[in-house]
Amino acid sequence: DLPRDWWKSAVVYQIYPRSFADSDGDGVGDLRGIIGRLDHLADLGVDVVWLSPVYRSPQDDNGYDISDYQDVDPVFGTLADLDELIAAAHQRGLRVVMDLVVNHTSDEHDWFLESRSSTDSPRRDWYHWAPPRPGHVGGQPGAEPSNWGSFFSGSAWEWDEASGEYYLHLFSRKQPDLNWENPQVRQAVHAMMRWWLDRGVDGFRMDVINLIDKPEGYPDGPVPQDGLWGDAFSMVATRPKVHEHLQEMHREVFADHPHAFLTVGEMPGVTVDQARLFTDPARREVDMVFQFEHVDLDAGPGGKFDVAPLSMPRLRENLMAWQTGLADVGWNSLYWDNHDQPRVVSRFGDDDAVWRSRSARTLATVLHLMRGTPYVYQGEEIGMTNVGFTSPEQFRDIESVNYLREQTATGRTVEEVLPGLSAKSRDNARTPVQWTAGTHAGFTTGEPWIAVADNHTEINVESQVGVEGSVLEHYRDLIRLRHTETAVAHGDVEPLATDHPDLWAYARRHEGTELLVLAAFTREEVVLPPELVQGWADAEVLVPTSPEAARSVLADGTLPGWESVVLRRM
Ligand code: TEU
Repeated sequence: DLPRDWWKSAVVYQIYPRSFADSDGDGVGDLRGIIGRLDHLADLGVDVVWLSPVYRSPQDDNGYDISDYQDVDPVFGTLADLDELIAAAHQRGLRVVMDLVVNHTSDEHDWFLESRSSTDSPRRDWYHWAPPRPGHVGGQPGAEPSNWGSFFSGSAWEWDEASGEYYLHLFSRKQPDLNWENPQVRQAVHAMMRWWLDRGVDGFRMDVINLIDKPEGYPDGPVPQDGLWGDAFSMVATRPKVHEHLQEMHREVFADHPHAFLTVGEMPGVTVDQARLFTDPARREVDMVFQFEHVDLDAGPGGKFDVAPLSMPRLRENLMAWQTGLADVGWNSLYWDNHDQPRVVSRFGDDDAVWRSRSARTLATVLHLMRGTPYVYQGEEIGMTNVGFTSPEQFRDIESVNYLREQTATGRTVEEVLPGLSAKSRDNARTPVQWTAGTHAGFTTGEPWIAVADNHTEINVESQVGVEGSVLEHYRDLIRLRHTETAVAHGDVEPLATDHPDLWAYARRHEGTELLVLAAFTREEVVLPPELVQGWADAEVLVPTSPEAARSVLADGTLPGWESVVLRRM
């Protein structure tokens, strides 16, 4: 039915079910809450819904620690609810992509319970087990098999007294890493994926899939300045066998499924050159990847919570490099927000009450006119901002809670740690979607698992539906433009004004159509370089962020602060 690369003109909407919509008043979002809000997605015009995990899980990492891949956790509902959601989505022309978390399972998964039961368990080598470092006593500091640190603070090795070995967990100690060298592990994953495709699912987002190939013997990693642990990431990221495993997965799972599907690999640290290999259709690995270079630019030497200043030109240079780097082979995914990132309006825009709507809409224009598949994260379409956390009790995310504990245990004060956490905590993206200005923003009739942001009284869906100039209507216009103007999905890309400090400009060209994207990343009016807009006097103005911007860009050669337009000429 659809062309194999239908996803090139598609827009994906990411739902973090825990915070999207709660139907039963327990304060946690659920599947029936999503079913009740599918019209919001259909009206927005998106093509695909990506669900963050809803599988059975102890919820140590909010569902990214899975104890049963083929069941739904009761907090979200039942398998029958999920079947109903898939059917209801398909009725609206929406495809459903599930989150595939197979770098690790929960420590409560049956596979791990068997694996840890004894050193000669048939599932022992389904995970990464290793003896204490020679000359050390297991469980004592320094006895870990290698100096690797976990993404969630502490060592990446957990001592198991009963079986006398350590097991590896790049993330929390309740997320033991699967051993992808073991063909039985790979076969079990493939079978589970086929089971979901047979259930009507249309693809997968693959969690940290570039970390699944671990180096033999787990050699120590470099210890960063002031670091407590070795950098495990540099030792495990994007090793050669990742390509092999993805090609095998493609043969075993996707090759015989006639209906079109979408695969996106989440690959922290992946480079443009590596992404060209992963997304080259001829290699049959994945359709696209989530890269992290642009969301790592504002991290200082101390890591993500050591916030470094970032200029727009550096952000522009990076994303334009990804545009040109994948222009002739492969495909980009395009995102600002997701459940792991702070809200883009506060991070790369201007969340002052006067400017936040304009900057949200201009950020959307700059991203959605690029070549690639755009991802809209829940709440991004109304311009939700960071929360403005002020106290430790407000945090729920294991990454933030562990970081605060580790940093204050090594001598820093809460006051020193809070600003970085407040700016970058993943909880900024996990407060409930703001549907209305009312109690708990219409998310739940109960007590929400995490507080609703105070500004839900000004920023909410209800106050933006149908309102000209709202963030929501702008996203709807951008998505409609991608569906109606083929140059957006298929045109080439030319970065322009690459030395301008405040103007983000680029051109798109396709079969005689030319688009010129012009965006001001400053509160000041931007005077457009005359050579840039020469010859565009008779152009059409598309998706302007205001009538004034539409007028001034052609009549005065200027763009008001934080405004953007797209010009089109044939
Ligand atoms: O994220 C992987 C990942 O790279 C992020 O954890 C990121 O490194 C971290 O937030 C620090 O910035 C995936 C999921 O998206 C995330 O929610 C999970 O916590 C993680 O994997 C483990 O499954």
